Amino acid sequence: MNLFYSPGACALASQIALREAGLNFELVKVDLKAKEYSGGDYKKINPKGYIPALQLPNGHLMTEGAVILQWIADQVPEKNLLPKFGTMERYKAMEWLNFIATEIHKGLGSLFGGAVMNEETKEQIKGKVQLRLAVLNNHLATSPYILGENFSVADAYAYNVLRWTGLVGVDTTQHAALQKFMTAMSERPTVKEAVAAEGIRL
Ligand SMILES: N[C@@H](CCC(=O)N[C@@H](CS)C(=O)NCC(=O)O)C(=O)O
Repeated sequence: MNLFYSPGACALASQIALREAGLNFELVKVDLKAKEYSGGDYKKINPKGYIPALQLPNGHLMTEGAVILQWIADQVPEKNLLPKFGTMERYKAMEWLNFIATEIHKGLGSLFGGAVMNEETKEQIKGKVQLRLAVLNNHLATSPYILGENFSVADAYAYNVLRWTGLVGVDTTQHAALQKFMTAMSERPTVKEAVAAEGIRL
């Protein structure tokens, strides 16, 4: 199984999930600017041109981080990386995954260097992201992980995108629960391994 990634970007969550699941995989680095990987044109693998993408053992290419995370969790139900499909708890988990993907991931992602926008627009986006971070912070003040007492793949996704806040000038010092969560996540062996495998720093 191949996980297409770029150092520090949003395939980190999938990688953490694969490690938590104990599944075998290879990391394949993608140059997101050139849309190339060691085998040539990345768009021939994934026409969307972005990561994460997970090439399954049967050759099927799975894209969209929030879906990849669910697929990984569903391979190892005994590890409880997500509630069982069809339960109300699962819908709650999907709500969080979607919230992280569409509100936090895309909000923070739009602030990265390549984006051309004036300061006013940037501040507006930061203001909106702060509102979303406050929601997650208030939630995490009530339980150590997003789904309660135990780790789930939603935590891997949140950890992945919250790592970017400092890089794009979004202050999280007022979000004590988020800070505590990030520290706890960075101490997980799978997170340390995933970060090291991407050649980035904790
Ligand atoms: N809808 C995708 C978005 C993934 C995404 O934003 N990937 C970024 C890295 S974090 C990327 O590859 N950007 C390069 C590009 O858009 O061309 C998902 O949720 O997985």
